[in-house]
Amino acid sequence: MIENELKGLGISSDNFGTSTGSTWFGKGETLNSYSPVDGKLIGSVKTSTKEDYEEVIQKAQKAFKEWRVIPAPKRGEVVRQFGDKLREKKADLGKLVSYEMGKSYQEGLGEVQEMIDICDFAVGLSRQLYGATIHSERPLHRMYDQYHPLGVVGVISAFNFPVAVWAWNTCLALICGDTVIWKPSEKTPLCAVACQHILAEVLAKNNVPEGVSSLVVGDKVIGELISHDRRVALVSATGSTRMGIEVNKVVAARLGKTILELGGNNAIIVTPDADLKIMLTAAVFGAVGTAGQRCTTTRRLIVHETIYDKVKESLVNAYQQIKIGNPLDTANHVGPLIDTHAVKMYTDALVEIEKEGGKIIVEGGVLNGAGFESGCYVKPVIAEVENEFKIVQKETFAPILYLIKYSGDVLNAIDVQNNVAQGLSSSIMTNNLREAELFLSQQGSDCGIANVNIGTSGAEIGGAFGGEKETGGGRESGSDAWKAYMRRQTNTINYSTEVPLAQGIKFDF
Ligand code: UN1
Repeated sequence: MIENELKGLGISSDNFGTSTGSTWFGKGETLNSYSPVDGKLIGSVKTSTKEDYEEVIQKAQKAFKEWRVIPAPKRGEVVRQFGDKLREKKADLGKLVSYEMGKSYQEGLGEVQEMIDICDFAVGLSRQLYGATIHSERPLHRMYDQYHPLGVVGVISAFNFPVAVWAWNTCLALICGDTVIWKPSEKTPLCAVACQHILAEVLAKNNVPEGVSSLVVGDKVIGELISHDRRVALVSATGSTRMGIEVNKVVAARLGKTILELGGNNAIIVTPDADLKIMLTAAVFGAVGTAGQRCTTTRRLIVHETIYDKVKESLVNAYQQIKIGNPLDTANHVGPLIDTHAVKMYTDALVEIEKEGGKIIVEGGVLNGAGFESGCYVKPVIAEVENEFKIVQKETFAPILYLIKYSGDVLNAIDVQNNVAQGLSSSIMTNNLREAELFLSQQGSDCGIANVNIGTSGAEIGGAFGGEKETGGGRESGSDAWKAYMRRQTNTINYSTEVPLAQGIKFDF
């Protein structure tokens, strides 16, 4: 199913695991990767031991000393070549993402496109890493701030975006002069191996030292090594809120830096002034795309009572047309969940919904029979609920959409939308200027991402990506997110023949 692509990506043998660039090693146990698409073994990867990790971190530290003095635009040129390589490998890598993770081929390609886009963004940025110049209060003094490379960056990524999230972090870190150690999800190790392999080739061609980009495959023990390690200046972690709290505790205890991109509980508000055609496409894609396994997946739809029945009817209709099946077949809309554990979380959530008094209006269920042998395919569900339900307050990584009714003013809907612990993405469907502006104002959405007339998922790389509250507060990708990957320095230079003190202080002796 995927042999040709693995060959095209240069990773058809089982010799991959830990990597500091061109060399591959790993004395840990073998990790098998099974596809949720058909349950078949795709390949095996060697995991990293503590000793492997030690070798990696030492190389990363050493490489940092060399990498940080290479001019940023030259580092950008290396990232530009990485982007070119990704363009060449887009189809192969997109298919591997689809097959190992289970998202549709279209979405697999989309993820690789995000990698290409962040490369382009980073190349431009490599000539724009600037700070401000400030007028000094002292005569003949100059004051400015500048950004320097930070050090070793640890990237801990999740299965749902097995390649793009690493690229967002890595491309920025590289142009900023940092070195990167990546611990990917154990559920998608081959995607990680493929990415590292592509980048390593580009790095080698440019005589970039070993250790600028490293891969450490392993379980949570590797994540803990990274978090505890004072030699890792910044830990950028994507995953569950539970994991993020742990990482945060450990890294904060050593006063290290973190970027945390954790759970979401994203809602779309649908007001009486909404364009219902736009709403439908945005909501359905937001809820069932990637089988509900995006951090930005639409989990709640908060609909005004006057249009509630109409919206409900159109959604139920649309859900009847959704095709579930092999994600590599472009006729299908929804592929499998990542594994049977995720299926159990989904079925448990359905029980919970009914227990709390919710009403399931589009029935769920696990599919079996021909084409569904992996046991990971589930039916997308719609349930009518109250926002206060415990299950609604939680992020279930599955295609379950909650319908919630609101009445009166849009501020009531905003209250409902904000009344969850997470704060990643949000959106409002309205053609009413007042409603849209209120939603975006300080009384509006409390999320890191707030959209008007588009859904909650599918953020572009040009914007800063991340969220508030239990989502963790970090920002990755576009805008000025790069600043988190650098250390900031304020410089004051005296070119007079006196030493005037600040704040007018006199100190004569
Ligand atoms: C994630 O789910 O962790 O906005 C990232 C989106 C994608 C990224 C999601 N660009 O849906």
